[in-house]
Amino acid sequence: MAPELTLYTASAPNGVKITAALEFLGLPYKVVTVSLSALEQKEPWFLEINPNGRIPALVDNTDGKDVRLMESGAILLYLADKYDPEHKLSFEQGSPEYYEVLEWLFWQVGGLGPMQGQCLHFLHYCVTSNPDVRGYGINRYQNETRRLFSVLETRLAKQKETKNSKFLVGDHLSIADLACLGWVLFDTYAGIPSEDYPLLKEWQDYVSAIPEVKKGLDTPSPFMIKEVAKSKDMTKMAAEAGAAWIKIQFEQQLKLGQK
Ligand SMILES: N[C@@H](CCC(=O)N[C@@H](CS)C(=O)NCC(=O)O)C(=O)O
Repeated sequence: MAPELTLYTASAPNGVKITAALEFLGLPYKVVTVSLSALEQKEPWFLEINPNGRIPALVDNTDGKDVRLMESGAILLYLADKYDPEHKLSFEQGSPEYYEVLEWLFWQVGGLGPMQGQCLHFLHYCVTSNPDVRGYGINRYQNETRRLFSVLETRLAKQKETKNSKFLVGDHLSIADLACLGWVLFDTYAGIPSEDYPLLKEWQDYVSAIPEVKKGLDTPSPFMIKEVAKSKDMTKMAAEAGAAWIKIQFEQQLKLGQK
């Protein structure tokens, strides 16, 4: 039976993990672009699919009844378990590599994503007028992101030394690499030069150039963060748009709190 997958997503670090995986597995899928700036992710129709109000979300109707999934880590595992019998992006269930993939997946969704997300917030989108608050936030979350990048650098060195592998787990690309990629590509935009992490730089260049991965990164729209990070004007525009969005979110949360 041909898969009937619908992905609700946007061009963002947690979304491109899934499009990259779908492309690499060669799965057909329909994309519904969710406008984060218009807060579509908080609308009732979307909350029916993902009660957490964030992208990505996946609906699988292959077996005739909707399976609805939120959380990028859970979606990647689902795709690997259900649609990767040849282990193109995964490892045999129960093998040491299977559990190593779980380690890096949990590490990414529980650590790298949230910490780097806060780093971007304080660096670019923070709307406080108190410079001390902003400075404290930048310092704390940039340092934590640097530490997490070092953890990846050390892992890649170990993989190279012990397995002659370019990847985070085992001897081939996996959902662990794809989970981390979307965030690591934001390195310069997060104010953390990739040159400080040579193996991580080599890894992100290599993985993001794999044609299927590149296609996934550019879905639903071109993934422009490297260009944005290089241009002061584009960075300013992205920061202004992000800050405006944060303000709207605050106002909305305030309204909800008053109900
Ligand atoms: N833990 C979630 C995080 C999802 C997430 O934060 N997505 C962001 C885009 S990268 C989002 O939808 N933000 C919109 C919002 O915060 O309203 C996952 O891994 O799926």
